[in-house]
Amino acid sequence: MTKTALICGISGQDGAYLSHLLLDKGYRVVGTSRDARMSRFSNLRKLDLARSVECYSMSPTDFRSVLYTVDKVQPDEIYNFSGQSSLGVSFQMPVETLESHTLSIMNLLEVVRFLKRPARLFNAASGECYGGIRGGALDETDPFHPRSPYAVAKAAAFWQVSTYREAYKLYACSGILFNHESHLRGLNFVTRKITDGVARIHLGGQQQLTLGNIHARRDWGHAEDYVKAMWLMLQQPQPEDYIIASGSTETVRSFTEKAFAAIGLRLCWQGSGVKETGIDQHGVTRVSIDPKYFRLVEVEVLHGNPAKAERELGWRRQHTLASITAEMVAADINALQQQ
Ligand code: F7E
Repeated sequence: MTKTALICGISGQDGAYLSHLLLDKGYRVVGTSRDARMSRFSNLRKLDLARSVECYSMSPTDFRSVLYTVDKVQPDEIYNFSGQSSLGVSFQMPVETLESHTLSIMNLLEVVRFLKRPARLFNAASGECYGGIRGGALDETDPFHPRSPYAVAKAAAFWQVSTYREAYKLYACSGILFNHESHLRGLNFVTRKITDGVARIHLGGQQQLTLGNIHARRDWGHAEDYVKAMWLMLQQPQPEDYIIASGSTETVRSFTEKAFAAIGLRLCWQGSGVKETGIDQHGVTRVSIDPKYFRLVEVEVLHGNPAKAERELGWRRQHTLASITAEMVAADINALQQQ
C-alpha cells in the first residue's frame, strides 16, 4: 500500500531532498508551507518535483491548522522542518524563533496523540543544542548547552519529543543534525554565501567576499545524505534519537579556500582578526572580514560523532566536503549564467 508522508516546512533544502527520496520510494508526498498559494517552492522546482508533491497551507504554530491538515492528509510519516532556522537571526527575533520551533512540534505531537494516528514523527533537532562547549566529537550521551535563542528553541523541541515518546509511547524521534549543505541552501548560510560569491567573482560580477568569523569550525555534510538518515530513523522497530553528522570538521576559512580553488584561484592569508585578508595568486584581495557578520555568541567548534547512526541505521554518506564544495560552486556558476 502507498505510504503518505507529510513534510511540514517543505520549502528548504531538506524538504526538497526528502521529497525526492520519498517519491523515488513510491510515497505520496504532501508538503506544507504557511501560504502555499504564495510560496514559489523554488527548491522543489530546481529538483523538478513541484508537480509531484501536493502542497498545502498550514500554520504550524496554529493548533487548528495542524489538526485540520494531519486529519485531511492521514500521513503514515510526518517530518518536521518548521521554524526559523538562522542562528544569527535568532538573536534579533528570539520570540518568533522560540515560538516557531516549540509550538510547531508541540502541535504535531498533540495532534498525533489526539487523533490516535499511528503516524511516525521525525523532528529536526540541531547540533547547536550542544553549544560547542566540549572539545572532540559529540555523541548522543553529551549534555546540551544551548547558547543562542535558536539552540534553546531546538533543545526545548527535542525534549518535548522525548517526553511524548516516553509518556504516550508515540513513535517520535529527533535527528540531531549538524550543518548540512547543498546548492539548494539559502544565501544566508555561510557555505552558500561563499559559493555564490565565488561564482560571481568567476563571472566578473563581483570582486571580493566579505565574511565574519572564518576560524569557526563546522562539521559539514550534504543534505541529500542527511535526509536518508531521517527516513531510516522512521523505519526502525523503536524510535530513538540520532546524531547525523559527517564526523570531521573544517574551518570556514578552509571551506573558502576550497571554493576559490574550484575556479582556479589560490588564496593566501595575511593579517589577523578583522584585518585578515585572503589574497589570490595574482595579488588581488578576494576575502575581507566585516565584524557585522560576527555572532553575539559564537560557537567556535561543532563536531558530531555519527557512529550510532552508522552502526544502528546502517547510514552511509555519499558526499565529501570536496564534492559538496565543487557541486555548489558549479551550480552557482550555472544558475548565474542562466539569469
Ligand atoms: O554559519 C560563520 C558563523 O550560518 C556557520 C543551520 O543549518 O547549522 C546551521 O547553523 C559558521 C558560523 O550556519 C559568516 O559565525 C563566518 O560559525 O552557515 P551558518 P550555522 O549558524 O552553523 C546548524 C547546525 C543549524 O541547526 C542551523 O539551522 O560560519 N560565519 N562568516 C558566517 N556565517 C554566516 N551566515 N555568514 C557569514 O558571513
